[in-house]
Amino acid sequence: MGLTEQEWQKVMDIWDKVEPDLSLHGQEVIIRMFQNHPETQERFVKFKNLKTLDEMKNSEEVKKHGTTVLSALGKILKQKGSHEAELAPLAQTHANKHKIPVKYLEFISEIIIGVFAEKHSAEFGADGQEAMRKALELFRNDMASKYKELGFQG
Ligand code: ZNH
Repeated sequence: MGLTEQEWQKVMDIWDKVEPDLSLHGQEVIIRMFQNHPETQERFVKFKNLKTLDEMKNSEEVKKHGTTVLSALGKILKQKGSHEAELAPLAQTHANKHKIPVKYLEFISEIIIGVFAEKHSAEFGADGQEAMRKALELFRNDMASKYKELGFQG
């Protein structure tokens, strides 16, 4: 389940490419999640009202939320698996407050990989994508264990 040092390095390499423009990547991830999995949009009181792709693209709030999500994820990934301190508060809000099933975390994981691959095709090849997939699996597994502890079915 863990990643090798080499795999973590690949994860960090792609993060270096993404980090200078988190809001652009984040916006794309959120919008694509809403488009591909409309049920995810229903979990957001503040985004439920956005109907068209243009409304989503023009929403500063969507951009802001995308940045929030990716900066939290970046902090977690940089821990290379020792992310207990960063993960616990996130699991808490996503279980108790936002009620986000693990399935939706799977959706967003694949979308993150897809968006990064599109924007950085030269640097983020099959091995990089595989490393990122493993890192996101580790994140989800640990979220799922916390959900269990908190009594959230997820
Ligand atoms: Zn989430 C919020 C992160 C996924 C839904 N988020 C949030 C925040 C953060 C995050 C940091 C802020 C703070 C708190 O906690 O609250 N997310 C995140 C991450 C991830 C996620 C990192 C992965 C990767 N989410 C998610 C999903 C969903 C969600 C998938 C659905 C579908 N979130 C959410 C909500 C919220 C949040 C609903 C709230 C918003 C507002 O503001 O209202």
